[in-house]
Amino acid sequence: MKNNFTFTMIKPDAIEDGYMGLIIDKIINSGFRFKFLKMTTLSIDDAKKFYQIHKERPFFNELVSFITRGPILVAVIEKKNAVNEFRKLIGSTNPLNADKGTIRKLYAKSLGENAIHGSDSDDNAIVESKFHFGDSDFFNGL
Ligand code: 3AN
Repeated sequence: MKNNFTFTMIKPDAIEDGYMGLIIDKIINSGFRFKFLKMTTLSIDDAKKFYQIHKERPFFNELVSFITRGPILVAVIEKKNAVNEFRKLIGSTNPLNADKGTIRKLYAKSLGENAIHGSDSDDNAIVESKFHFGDSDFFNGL
């Protein structure tokens, strides 16, 4: 484990449904500390860049249009073994398969509208964090 931080994004569905505060509360109560936090709205171009890894997938256009339809909350959060610990806290990509008590089980509607994102590796945590907060000294040398 290279770094004890990960990147997260509370998605438009969860914000529209009024779950933002509850999700932040759950993240903090699970032992994560917020290092960077901001509310933003992605442009279509930024969304395509952020999700470029999925550009060949059949759901790419749906994903871009969903993630740009309203405000999102983006954050870098810290905890020991953050990437893996956070993936456990958010649960499976499809909320139907997510374990009881996970954020996606509690607050997500579907595979497409699944409330929250968490980086899937240390390398992606760095790339995704820099995408949103890269002007900070914290990321120098990462
Ligand atoms: P995760 O976010 O759990 O790492 P990925 O990386 O497989 O999942 O997918 C990225 C995002 O793409 C998911 N969070 C979800 O919103 C969306 N997505 C994945 N599979 C589908 C699908 N079959 N249909 C629509 N959206 C999908």
